[in-house]
Amino acid sequence: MYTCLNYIDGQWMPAQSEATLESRNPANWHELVATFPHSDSTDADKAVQAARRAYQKWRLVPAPNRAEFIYRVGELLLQRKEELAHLMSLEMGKPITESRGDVQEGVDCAFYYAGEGRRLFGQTTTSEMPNKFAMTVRMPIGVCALITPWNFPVAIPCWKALPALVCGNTIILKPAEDTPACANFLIQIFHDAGLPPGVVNLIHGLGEEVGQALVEHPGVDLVSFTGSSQTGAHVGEICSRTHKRVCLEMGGKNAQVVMEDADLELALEGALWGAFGTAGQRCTATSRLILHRDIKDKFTAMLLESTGKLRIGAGTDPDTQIGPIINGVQLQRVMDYMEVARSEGAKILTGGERATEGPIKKGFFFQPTILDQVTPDMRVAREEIFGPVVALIEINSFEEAIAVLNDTPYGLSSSVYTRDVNRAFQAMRDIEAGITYINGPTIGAEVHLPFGGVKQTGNGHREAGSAVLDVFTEWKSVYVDFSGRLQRAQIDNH
Ligand code: UN1
Repeated sequence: MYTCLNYIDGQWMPAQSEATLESRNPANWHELVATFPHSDSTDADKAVQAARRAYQKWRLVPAPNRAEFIYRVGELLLQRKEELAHLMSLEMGKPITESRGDVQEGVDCAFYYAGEGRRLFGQTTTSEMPNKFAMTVRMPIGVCALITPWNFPVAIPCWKALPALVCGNTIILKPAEDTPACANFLIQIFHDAGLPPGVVNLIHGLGEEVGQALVEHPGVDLVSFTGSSQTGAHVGEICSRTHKRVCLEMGGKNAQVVMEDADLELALEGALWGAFGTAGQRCTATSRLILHRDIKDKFTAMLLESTGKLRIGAGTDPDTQIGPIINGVQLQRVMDYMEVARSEGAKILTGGERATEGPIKKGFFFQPTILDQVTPDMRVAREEIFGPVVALIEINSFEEAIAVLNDTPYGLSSSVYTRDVNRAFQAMRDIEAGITYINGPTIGAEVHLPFGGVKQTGNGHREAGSAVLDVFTEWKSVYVDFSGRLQRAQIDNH
């Protein structure tokens, strides 16, 4: 059992109220994984003050030196990968191989952004005046509040924290209440990497209390949030009222198209991994399969057969392919969608119920579920379910496939299986999404490419890659006049 604490100004401490909350194993709710501080606005304020003080020094540390800390975070994550992955499977439930992948994504991020310490490129350009020099430089923003979800308890905090830090910002991490122990472990690594006090802070607690307090706080300059569209809208509203920079990563309703000319075996593997990996609890999960009518029956039969063989179990069991749903509330939500599916006329081909047999009866498991006869107007074709549920939609042409794929309020990830290069390039052009895969599943983003979506998935920003530097820095334009006289732009040169 872990005892999580807040981490403020380089010190581990309980909430000022000393109240605590519990984190339980979703595969066995009798098992307590951790207790964590039930922080309130007083704790949030303390963290903001510490981060503000630290910012004044950290912003002046040369970026290559800041990067050395980031590099050490990567090394420590690698050294402790197995221990952290095990804790993640216990606390969050995903299969151990996926937990290792989650930690590895943090490592990849660390090494990528450590390298950024020796780039952080700006531009030099010409001036319209003689004897005048012009350039742009990236400036840090200040104190960043990072509000992160439970589905990638290491990768997503790393996506946000590491670029924020290398750019010269200080941070306060508010992790999801379902995965506090993973966050504690990660912040211990930041501590061990020797980051100066106040540069990195951790505040545990409930989103509606301490998350809200951080987003409202006048001492916070930027909020980076990943989570539901509903909470994202709320965060965005507060940030616009308080003039904070805000980066929102929200829902998806990602589709995989399988055309009649596709390699069906390959498309099947992609569909299984995309729809049921992480029990469908990824914002990039495949929640719609758009199938050409010529292969629909054959592909559906193949999918049904393979789905029936998937092994459900605790993430810590190396044989498990589908772990639990994160908690009882989320499980209920997935179950409610089964009612919605039935009432709209969709047919449940397999699954559709809780999985309760054998050793998993004390966990929040749901059977991998295939919904057939889904039409694009149904709620199950439009709303994010966040569980191991995939909807089958039949189409008659490639043009219809793209139109159906685009027909949702979201635009995160997308995939097309075809052997036709012309169709592949048309898909890359016409799909409305931040990410498009050709002959690969909708999941599997790599850290050096931008991550994010169009339409209601985001608010125009991207995480990861070099694109996230535009979230965590502001451009400054600098003019140096070495003519020794006043030169009036737009006037003296005309
Ligand atoms: C998420 O779904 O919240 O592409 C993040 C992927 C992972 C990241 C997913 N690398 O599925």
